[in-house]
Amino acid sequence: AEPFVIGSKSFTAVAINTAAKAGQWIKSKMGEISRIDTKFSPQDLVTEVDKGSEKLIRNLIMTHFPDHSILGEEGVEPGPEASAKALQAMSEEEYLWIVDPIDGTTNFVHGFPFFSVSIALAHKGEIIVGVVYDPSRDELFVAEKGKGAYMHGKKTVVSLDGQLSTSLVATGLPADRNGALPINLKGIQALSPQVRNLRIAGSAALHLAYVASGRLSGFWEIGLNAWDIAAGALLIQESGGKVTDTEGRPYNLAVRNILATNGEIHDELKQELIKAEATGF
Ligand code: 2AM
Ligand code: CA
Ligand code: CA
Ligand code: CA
Repeated sequence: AEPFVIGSKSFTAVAINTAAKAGQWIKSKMGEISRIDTKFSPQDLVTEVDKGSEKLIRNLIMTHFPDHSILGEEGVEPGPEASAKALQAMSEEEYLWIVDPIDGTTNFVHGFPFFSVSIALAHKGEIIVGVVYDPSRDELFVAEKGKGAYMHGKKTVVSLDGQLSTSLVATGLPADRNGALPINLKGIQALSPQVRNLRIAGSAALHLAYVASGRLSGFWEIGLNAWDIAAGALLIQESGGKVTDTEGRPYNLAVRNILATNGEIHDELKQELIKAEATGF
């Protein structure tokens, strides 16, 4: 058991147990997918395991906290405004759980072991708990607002890299290739000669957890949703890093173009993206 779990009904304990259960179940379903559906583009995949994971997560959270609200990727109508609209509709809620039942569905479908379960809890719009679980490596990242971030009981700390030239930086190629991809390629083109190297591994939540734990020094992506970012953002803030939108405005739940770093390379990375006109739609 994690030392920072206080009781079986603490928010953090429920978030951890739920993410771990969902993650283990997902892992058990690898290679067993009978049907792959698409959402609003041919690259935008969803499986019965995404839906089953979200159902499992909803059931567990509702069992413990029946009066809380839940915003999950598979529970809202797909579309670019889905997250913002859902967040607005739920802004009145005191406690809102923000859930990505599988972050990295394409990887999951292909058996590429880089996907995660992301669960955050917001209190009146402020994220107070964030958990990202990687079932392939059995790595569980946890953050509590004001109390730090941990992986399996060990505090996570962002990297010390002070310049792009020594930094490993990640980004993502979204499934919606209409608006985001050209902008993203501009960013990749601009950053490619500046950084030590770039990674595009396919799970935004896990990339953020890697920035929190110092494995990456920065991450940016255009056109994400609250469920991709919320948990990872708290992990990074509680590990000493910095999270803004790609133009440097403070992170909040409605931010979709994300820039997350160790803090040291934040301005340099931001300036390169702005210079390349790669910061938004
Ligand atoms: P998903 O696997 O939960 O769908 C990959 O670059 C990242 O983009 C993943 O975190 C992936 O999350 C997310 N993503 C996938 N499809 C997307 C879409 N249509 N719009 C925005 N983000 C998407
Ligand atoms: Ca998806
Ligand atoms: Ca996602
Ligand atoms: Ca997902």
